[in-house]
Amino acid sequence: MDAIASAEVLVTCPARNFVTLKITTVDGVVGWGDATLNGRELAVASYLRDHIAPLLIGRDSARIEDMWNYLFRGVYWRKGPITMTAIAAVDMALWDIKGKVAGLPVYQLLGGAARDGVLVYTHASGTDIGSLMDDIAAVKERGFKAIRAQTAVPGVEGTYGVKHGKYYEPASTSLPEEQSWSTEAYLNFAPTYLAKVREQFGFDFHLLHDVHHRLTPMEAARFGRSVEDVKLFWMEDPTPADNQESFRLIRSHTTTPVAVGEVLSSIWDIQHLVSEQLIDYIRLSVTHAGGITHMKKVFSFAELYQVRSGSHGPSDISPVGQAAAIHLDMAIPNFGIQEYMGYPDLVADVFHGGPTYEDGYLHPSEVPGLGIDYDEEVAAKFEYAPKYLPVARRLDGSVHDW
Ligand code: EZ4
Ligand code: CO
Repeated sequence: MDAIASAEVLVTCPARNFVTLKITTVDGVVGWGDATLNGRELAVASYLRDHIAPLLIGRDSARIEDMWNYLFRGVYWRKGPITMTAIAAVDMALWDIKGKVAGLPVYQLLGGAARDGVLVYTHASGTDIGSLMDDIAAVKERGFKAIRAQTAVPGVEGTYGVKHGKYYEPASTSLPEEQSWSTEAYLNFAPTYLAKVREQFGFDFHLLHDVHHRLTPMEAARFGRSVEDVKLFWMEDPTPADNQESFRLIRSHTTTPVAVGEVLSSIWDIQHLVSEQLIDYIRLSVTHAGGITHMKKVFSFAELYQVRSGSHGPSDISPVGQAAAIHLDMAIPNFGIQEYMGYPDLVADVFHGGPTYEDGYLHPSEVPGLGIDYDEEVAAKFEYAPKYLPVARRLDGSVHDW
């Protein structure tokens, strides 16, 4: 047995914060796991450092399923994003180690390639319709076959999803920024600009849109129906999924496909959404939902109901988490699409290797394990900086879902 010798938590901020778990075995094999939870980074870092690392020492690094159950059932307290992100980091690091020991990239351990590449979508946005069109043209130029479109809503300051510069980075202030929200303004404007995108660019690419939890079920039903001619690949998070039953109402009114799950963290959070076929795509991520071990089960469960994967892949999931996602995407039969935002340039100074992008697809690294190297020396130069996600308020000053 190759026991775990050490587990270290590394926090860095190459333009944005990342938390990374480094597990080293007695034989000297190193595994990396992503533990980044945007805006709550240090809670996961402490959970790993103070409550998980001491339990890992001396345990068999090869027993991944046993470790998952030991950490999940052993905590007694159930689920939640902090716990599930911490468990995910351990899980990813152990898969990385298993791949390195086997001399195989992780997707080979998961059953091998079920496709030639991983279809990805990236983001286009604008402060108005004109700049959205320019951005879509630029994104198409880079070969993307699937594009998410978001535009600032006139009169709604700080609309979700509008880039400032090259990347959309919502966690950008040291205290939460307060943004405004008007459902009426959004519902009047969004269907119009999405229709204009199709008028200008046609239908030969996938068009996606993120509602970001802002509507009630009936408003979401109206929105979905109003964009049916636009033929969205999906409308994302049309309403909060705290009550899974909400989606039945949306479903009964529109054929616009629905994607849900980026803020959820376990198979039980999507159980009814999937088994009652209330959604089309699951957006849970490897990083925030218990790692590869748990996500493999989520997608197998979804396969029974013809629900496909559509994993969250923002720049607040580190290249380690993104690499793990691509290995899983490669191997599952019911893959749908993968989000791929990319990273600020500095990130590549810390995280080396990983999937390669070509013509709208990502391809996993063929290096054994997850295929990412973390440069500890460079990472140490970038100190953690508190950054919070914004809070949304309606025009009357009351808090809305951000
Ligand atoms: O707001 O990851 O679909 N992508 C998203 C993201 C989330 C951020 C939050 O940290 O909704 O932009
Ligand atoms: Co989203």
